[in-house]
Amino acid sequence: MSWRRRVALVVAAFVAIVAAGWVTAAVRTLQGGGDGVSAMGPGDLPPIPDLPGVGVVAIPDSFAGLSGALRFRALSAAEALAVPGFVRVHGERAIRTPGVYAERRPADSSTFSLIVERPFGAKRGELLNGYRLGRWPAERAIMARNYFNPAGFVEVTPDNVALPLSPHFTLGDFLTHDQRAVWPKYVVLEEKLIDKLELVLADLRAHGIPTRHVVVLSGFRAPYYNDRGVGEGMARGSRHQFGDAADIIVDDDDDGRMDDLNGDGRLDVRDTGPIADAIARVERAHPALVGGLGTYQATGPSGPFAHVDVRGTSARWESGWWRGRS
Ligand SMILES: [Ca+2]
Ligand SMILES: [Ca+2]
Ligand SMILES: [Zn+2]
Repeated sequence: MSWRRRVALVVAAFVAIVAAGWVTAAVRTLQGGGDGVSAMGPGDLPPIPDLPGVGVVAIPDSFAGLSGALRFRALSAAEALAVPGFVRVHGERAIRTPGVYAERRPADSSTFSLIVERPFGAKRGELLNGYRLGRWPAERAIMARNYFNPAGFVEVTPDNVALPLSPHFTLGDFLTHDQRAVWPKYVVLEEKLIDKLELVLADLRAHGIPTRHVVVLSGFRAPYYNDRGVGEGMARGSRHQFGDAADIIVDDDDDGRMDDLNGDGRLDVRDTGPIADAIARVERAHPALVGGLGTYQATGPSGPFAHVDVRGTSARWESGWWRGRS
């Protein structure tokens, strides 16, 4: 056989194969009602499931915290993957899509928010999506274990800023008080802090002190914001940068100032006493929530206040305006 003849045969065979493919595809299109979707051949991959599926996400009881009052959990991608049913219901892409995933708990049909965080590594220099955070202590120096960088950030938008985290607190309560016009904002949230605060409030109630309304004067403080306050007494290693500290007042009469918690008819630092007593009882009952307590004289119109944190070791201090804040 001449090489010309061989080439002609190969070309003819190729054309025949392509033509057969066209005919087959055309027939499938006709069979499929002309919508152009053909049946899967053996070489095709199955479609990747991506649309939300059926079923429910099983929220473990432990997510409600020791107080039983938590209505949220902030999750890294790996943690979201480990929540039973999360990927089945929301799709695999959800573990990498920061946002709030509202779940219904069958027990009492309450809403529970699973919040997928934006990872710490998404921060570029001081900024995350145009929102200024700064640099954490461990980005600048070698730090002890509980001063490691946070794992991630909760992304706060106008749509979720009012999200309830527990009966007394919303997402917006813990934002750094700055960059009001910048959205989204970011916050580091530590479940243990809110768990402890709810236990302290329950303890106060059990001791006859009404705690319907509590104000967070300062929750999360971005490091750059905290650094600016260091000269004014904010601690450089402040727990506020790690989302596990809050400065609070109990303001049940809604006048914007700390209430007369000890009932002596005066408003002064001694009104933080009942909070200190409640914290002592809560820490004794729940050693996992041990941390710092600072009591402060009035530095502004909101009056005396208490700093509460869950740093993991006990710390106690008293300060007036001349000593500064932590
Ligand atoms: Ca008040
Ligand atoms: Ca008093
Ligand atoms: Zn503080």
